[in-house]
Amino acid sequence: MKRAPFILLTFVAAAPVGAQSLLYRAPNMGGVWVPDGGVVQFNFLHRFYVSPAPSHTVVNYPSFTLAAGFGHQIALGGRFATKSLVGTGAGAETTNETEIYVRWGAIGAEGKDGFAVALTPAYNFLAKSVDGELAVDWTRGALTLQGAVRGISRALGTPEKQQMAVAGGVVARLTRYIAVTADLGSFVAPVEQRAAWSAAINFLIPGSPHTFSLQASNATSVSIQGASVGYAPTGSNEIIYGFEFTIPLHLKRFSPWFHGSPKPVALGAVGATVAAEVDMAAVKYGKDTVTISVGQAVRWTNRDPVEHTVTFDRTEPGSPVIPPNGSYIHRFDKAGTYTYHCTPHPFMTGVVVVK
Ligand SMILES: [Cu+2]
Repeated sequence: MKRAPFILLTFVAAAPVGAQSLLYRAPNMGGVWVPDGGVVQFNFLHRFYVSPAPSHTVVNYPSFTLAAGFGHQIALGGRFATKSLVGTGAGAETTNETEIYVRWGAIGAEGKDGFAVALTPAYNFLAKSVDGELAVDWTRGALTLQGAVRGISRALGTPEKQQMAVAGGVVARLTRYIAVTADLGSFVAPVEQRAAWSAAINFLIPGSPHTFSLQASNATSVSIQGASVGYAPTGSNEIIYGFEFTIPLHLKRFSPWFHGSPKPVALGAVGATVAAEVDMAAVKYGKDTVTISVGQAVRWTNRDPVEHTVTFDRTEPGSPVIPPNGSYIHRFDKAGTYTYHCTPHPFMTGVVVVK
């Protein structure tokens, strides 16, 4: 069985399902991802530094990113970080850093093969600085290369206020669920601050839109300024460890709160003789294999609050997106073994045997 090309295909197809994936982004890179309209992205990044013996004091650097998609490849987002390094500049009264940004996905999309380009103008309230980033991703199969050019109008803690920074990252996906990444970002002009770096191992949590990463870095926040400056708690090359969790919130998922259950929708060969029923629930097909006779049909019913598909692995056309409470009927006119999967959840698989 030609399994490998199929896995590769579903892998690529499974990537952009309206959720930013840490499998396509190095920890300190802003990336090119733009949430779909009606999707809110919440990223929780927590970094911490453990001071040397004997104190072993833990210093925490939590950082939140919240961004909402407005369609047309435009998102509005904000980042909030405490104990930000950006705040250690002269005259800074607080270390709480807030950055708001607009992102425009100009070309391509995160996770798609080829180039993707995004422009992110931002304002950093702590630095009182107009910042911006031009990010370019190049993806081919299991590899993503990332580059960014950053402009900063008022960099805190540097002699020259106006700064340019460059950053680069690499992501290698070892499997559909695990990737390793690293990045480096630095001001272009010679300044006292050291370059920011990070390295991470990233996981896609199976059966969910969530990704998780375990990181080592020397940067405390991932704003445009924060991701360009390395931190040195004791003046040496100290490492800050951390983790990040990405949580996409699809607003239409919450519509049952306001509108009750969605109305049933019947798709496909409505009227065909249904010989077998398969429920889709808990992100699984209820039966792995169903057996029917030539000319009979199978009905799939989506009992989940998320969309699924019935996508055949070979020549037979599959279903459109089946909404929650929707059903899909497909008639089989030829004997054979039909394997299928769900496009948004490629780990969902099933078989129809037609005799
Ligand atoms: Cu599915």
